[in-house]
Amino acid sequence: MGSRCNELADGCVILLMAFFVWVCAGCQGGGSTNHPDSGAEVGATGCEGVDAGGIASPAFADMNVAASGFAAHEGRTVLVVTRSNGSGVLGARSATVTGGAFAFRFPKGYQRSADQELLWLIDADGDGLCNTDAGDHTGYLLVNAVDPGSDALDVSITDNHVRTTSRNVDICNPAAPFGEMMDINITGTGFQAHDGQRVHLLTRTASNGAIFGSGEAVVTGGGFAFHFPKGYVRFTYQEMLVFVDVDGDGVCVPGTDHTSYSATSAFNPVQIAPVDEQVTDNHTSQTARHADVCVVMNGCQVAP
Ligand SMILES: [Ca+2]
Ligand SMILES: [Ca+2]
Repeated sequence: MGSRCNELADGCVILLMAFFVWVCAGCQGGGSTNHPDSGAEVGATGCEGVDAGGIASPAFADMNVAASGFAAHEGRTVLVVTRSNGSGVLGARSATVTGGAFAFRFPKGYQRSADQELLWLIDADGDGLCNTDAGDHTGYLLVNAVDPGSDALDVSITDNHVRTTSRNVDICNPAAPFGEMMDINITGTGFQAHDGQRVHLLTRTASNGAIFGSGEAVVTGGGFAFHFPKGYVRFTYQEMLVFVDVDGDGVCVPGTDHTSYSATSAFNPVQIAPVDEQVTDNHTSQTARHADVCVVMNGCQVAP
């Protein structure tokens, strides 16, 4: 796949902010596109082996993140991004500080036996950029390479206010998207045959299937539109999976509901502005790596 920027290299800067939408497995109803903390993490359990590819020798393990010592930021939203040098961003989501703490899981969010970074941002002024002069707060942890075996990797973080990576790269640069996460607009066109029906969409990385945005909408005038704050990892071919719920049962039924699949173009955005992408009613039922679109849409995070 293409030109992913090495985020640790000089000149490939890193910043961020954000809101996340974790995939809402089997979510029925609710039409919003972005819910920070929309809890419903999809359990990988039960999905293993449902699709060919990589499962027999999993390259990725779940990562549990437990944060403490954040009392100074009570009630604030924290964007956490994790990435490896080899696979890029492997997870990103927001959490709300409650009782000085928060915790969540990155499904398949740790690249086994690799050094991996965790970086986080409290975007005090809400502009989506990292600027400590504006009161933003960052933190950083390098997870040293380990193989957790069949277990998840448990990682604890504290409000350490670190703002440079282990390679001394400033993670807080107001001129760059934090953690490489940019906003994305995804517009559907050519869906006239489905006017009035409900469409479900998610966008994810092919590396480990991490979902960076998901939502539902009603097809109107042959189209629909989603906006996912911090839902795109710049420079990457990012997958976009769609199904139109033709039978209206809230889940993707192969052969009945209409699926689509495409990927972003991995261009190099030169300015910090939402990336615009389109999806069409192309009736594709598998991803480029042969994951079944319905299987993924129904909540199974399938590793490539
Ligand atoms: Ca900011
Ligand atoms: Ca259906």
